[in-house]
Amino acid sequence: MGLEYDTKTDNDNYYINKIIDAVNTLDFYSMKESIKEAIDMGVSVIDIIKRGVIVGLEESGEMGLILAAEALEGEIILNDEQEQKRLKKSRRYSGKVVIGTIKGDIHSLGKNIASIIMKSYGMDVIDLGVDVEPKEFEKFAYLPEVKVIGISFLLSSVENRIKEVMSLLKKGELKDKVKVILGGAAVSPEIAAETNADAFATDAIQGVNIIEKWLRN
Ligand code: B12
Repeated sequence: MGLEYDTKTDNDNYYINKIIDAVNTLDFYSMKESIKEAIDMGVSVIDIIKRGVIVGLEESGEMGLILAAEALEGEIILNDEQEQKRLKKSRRYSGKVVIGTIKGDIHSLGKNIASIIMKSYGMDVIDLGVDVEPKEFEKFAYLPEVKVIGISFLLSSVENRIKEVMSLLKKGELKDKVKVILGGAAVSPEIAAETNADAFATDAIQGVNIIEKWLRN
């Protein structure tokens, strides 16, 4: 049969290496261009993030993280509609995930990346944005299709708001219907325990892996 190789993988590797180089060298313009190019060439969002951006970040540290988050946000959210059409065919889960940054906190980058990764895994995500009132999370928890609430927070000062969400869910007898996962830079095992959340994740991939198990049950 002669030499066989996977053309799609070779092709993807070419675009992914370009992303790694751009993130390594902290070149914001190249990050945007290479991410856009990879999307246009059909590389999956999850590969762009997992095999490209995250590998590049090993070299470039915190500054790279901030620039890459901005670049991803711009390029991937712009392409979201197209991506969603592609993903509709491959939805694998029943039940929706609601995600938002809790009231008092306006950090959006990590929440947006988490939401993009969830969508790229084929999950149905309702993104409530930032500075979301506890009552708003509760309102969405009543929707029959909602099974997971993801709360993002980067400020430690908002812990009480998370407790508020949890007590509203308890009062509404929604605790068995929806599971709550915490994410964002301020997350810790202590806060997860104090707030009584079902789980916490220190990065988006870890979070998606947990949610995947919940949506399969
Ligand atoms: C960028 C940034 C900002 C930007 C935000 C821009 C934006 N649109 O988001 C701006 C300048 C607006 C900002 C403002 C402030 N910031 Co700020 N900010 C940061 C910084 C430098 C990076 C955050 C970031 O975007 N990281 C990149 C993303 C990709 O990482 P991430 O959020 O952790 O997300 C990942 C995971 O956590 C996960 N994830 C995130 N959410 C979720 C949700 C779920 C459900 C799951 C599963 C996973 C998940 O997925 C992502 C990918 O893995 C951090 C420092 C740091 N190292 O974290 C400070 C930081 C968070 N900020 C801080 C502070 C204090 C502030 C201000 C109060 C400053 C001020 N005095 O005005 C204000 C707050 C305003 C407000 N009310 O919210 C402190 C918080 C300290 C604390 N623990 O309370 C930090 C830690 C800086 C510091 N060392 O002091 N900030």
